[in-house]
Amino acid sequence: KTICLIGLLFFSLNIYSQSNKEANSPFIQNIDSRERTSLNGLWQIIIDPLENGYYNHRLLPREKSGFFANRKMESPSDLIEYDFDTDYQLNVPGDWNTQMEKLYYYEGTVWYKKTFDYIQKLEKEQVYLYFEAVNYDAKIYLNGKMIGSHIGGYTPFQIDVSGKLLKEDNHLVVKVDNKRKREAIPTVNTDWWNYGGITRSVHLIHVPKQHILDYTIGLKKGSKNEINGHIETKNGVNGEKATITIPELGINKEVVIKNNSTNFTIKANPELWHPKHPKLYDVKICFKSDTITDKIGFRTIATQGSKIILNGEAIFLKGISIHEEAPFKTGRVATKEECITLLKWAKDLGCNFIRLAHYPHSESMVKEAEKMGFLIWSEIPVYWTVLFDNPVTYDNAEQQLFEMISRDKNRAAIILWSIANETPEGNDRLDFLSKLSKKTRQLDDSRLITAALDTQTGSKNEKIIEDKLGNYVDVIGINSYCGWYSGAPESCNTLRWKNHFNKPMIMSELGGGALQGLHGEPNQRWTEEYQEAVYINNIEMLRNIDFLSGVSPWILMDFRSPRRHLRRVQKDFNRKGLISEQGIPKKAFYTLQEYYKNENN
Ligand code: GCB
Repeated sequence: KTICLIGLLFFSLNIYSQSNKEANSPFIQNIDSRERTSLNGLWQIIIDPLENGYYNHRLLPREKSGFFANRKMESPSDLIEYDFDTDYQLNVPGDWNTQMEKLYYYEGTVWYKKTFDYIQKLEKEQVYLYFEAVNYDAKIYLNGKMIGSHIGGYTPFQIDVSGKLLKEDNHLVVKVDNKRKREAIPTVNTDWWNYGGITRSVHLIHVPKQHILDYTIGLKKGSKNEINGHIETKNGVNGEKATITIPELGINKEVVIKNNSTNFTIKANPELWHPKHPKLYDVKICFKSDTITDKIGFRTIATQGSKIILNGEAIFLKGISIHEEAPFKTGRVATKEECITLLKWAKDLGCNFIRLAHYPHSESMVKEAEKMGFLIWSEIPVYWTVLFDNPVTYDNAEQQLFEMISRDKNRAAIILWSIANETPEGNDRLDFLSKLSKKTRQLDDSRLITAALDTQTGSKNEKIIEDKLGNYVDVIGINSYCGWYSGAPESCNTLRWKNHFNKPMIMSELGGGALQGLHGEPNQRWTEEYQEAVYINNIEMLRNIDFLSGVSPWILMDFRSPRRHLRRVQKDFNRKGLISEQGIPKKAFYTLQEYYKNENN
C-alpha cells in the first residue's frame, strides 16, 4: 500500500513537473511555412467515461496496462478488454459531439489512436509533434510511453519527438478529457458548447537540428519607420548568423546569434497595414540550413483619450463578435473554408473589426481575417466566475495567454488582447486580472489590452463605468443587453452612458435573440422584428456615447449552447445570431449593415 502511495505521489509530481516544465517556453512559429507530415484523418477511438484505461479498480493510475499501451491479443486465451482497431473512429480535426450522436452531450475521456510510419524529411532532422488544439486535458503517449501533456482547449502545443519515432507502426495515443472543472479556464459555467476532442490539426514538423524556433517582427512601438525584430534559435552556436530578408522593402540584414537569440532594428518605410489596404510583406528568415517565410503587416496602434489610433489616425471599429462555430453543419470550425465563410459574412455586414470570442480561434481564422482586412480582438476564456483566488487557475490562465500571444504576435491585424469576459468585481478578481494585464504587457507591449465588463453601476436611465479593472486595461469593453436582459427595446435610445476613465470604450456585446423566419410584432420576443427593434434602439443609444470607439454586437451566427433550453425556439442554440446557423440573415443583419454603411470612416 505504502509503495502504491509513494508511486502515486511520484506519478503526480512527475505529471505536475511535466506540464509545468513547458510553461512559457517558446514554440515553433508559423507552422504553415514548415515541412510537415499531417496526422489528420480518421483516428481510432475508445469512449471511456470511467477512465478505465487510465485508473485501475483502486483508482490508481495504471502503469503498464493503460490504454496507451495499445495492447493486442497474442494468444487466444489473452484477456485484453479493449482494442482500438475494432472500435469506433473519429475525424481529426473535429469535435466528437457533432460526429457521433451518442457523444452529443458527452463530457469525459475519449482515447484517440493513430498508427503511422515515419518518413524522415530532412537530414539530421529534429521533429516536433504539434497539436493546434485539443479540448481540454490531453495526455500524449508515443509507442506506449507518456511524452507530454497539455491543459487548455484552444491553443497549440508541441512535443519534441526527435529520436523517438520508429520507421513503421508508431502508435500515438492521446487521452482527451473535456470534463468541466471548477478550477479550470473556462470554468464549469459558460454559454457555448464544450466541444471535446482533437478539434484542430495534428502535425509532425520537420526542422533541421539547428533551427529558428521563435521570432517577433513588427514596427517599433510608436514608430512608422523602424522595424524591431527578435529571433530565437534552437541549437545555435554563439557567433552564428541569421538573415532577415524583406525583398519589397529592399531589406537583407545579417544578425549575429548569441545565447540562441538576437534583437535587431531596421530602418524601413513600409506601406502600413490598414483594413482598407491590408498590405502584407513577404518576410524570409534564414538560419544555417533552416528557412522560414511569413507574410507580415506593419501598423501602429495606440489610444489617445477616448480614441483608438491606427497608424496615427482615429478609427471607429465596426465589428461583430464571432464564435468558432462551423456554418451550416455546426460544431467546431475544422476547415479554412469555414473560417472564410464566416469572415465573408462579416464583410457583407460592413465590418472592419471582429471580436473572436471567447477563446483563441484557429490560426487559419486569424490569418484569413488579416488578409481580408479585419482588425482583431483575441481573448482567453477567463469567463464569468473563475476561481480568482486559486493560484493553479491563475497559472492556467497565464499559460493560455502566453500560448495565444506566442502563436499570433506577428499578426498585425490583432490590436487587442482581451484578458477577461464579464468577471464579477472583487479583490481576488482584481489581483488576478491586474497580474494578468501586467503579464500581457511583459509578453507584448505593442498592442492594447482590453476586457469585457458587465459591471456598470447607475440607474435605469444612466450607466456608469467605474469598475476598477478599467485602471488596468487600455480599452474598456462593455457588454450590455438593453432591450433584451433589461428594459424594452424603446428604453435604450434614451439610456445615457458615463465613463470614469478617459479611455476608449468598445460596446463589445449587445443584442437579442430571434428565430430566423419567425415574424410578428416588434414587442414579441424571438421574432426577427423584436431583434430588429433591439438593434434600432441600441444604435440610437450608441450615437449618444461620445467616448465610443467601436462596437462588436453579439453575434454573427446562431451557435450551440447547452444553456438554451426553449425547445420551440432555441433547440440548444443561442439565437442572438444575425444569421441563422444555416446561413440565412435575419432582419437585424440589415439594420446593423445600414448603420455601418452610414458611419464615417
Ligand atoms: C454575454 C456573454 C456571452 C453570452 C451572451 C448571451 O454577456 O458574454 O458569452 O452568450 O451574453 O447571449 O447571453
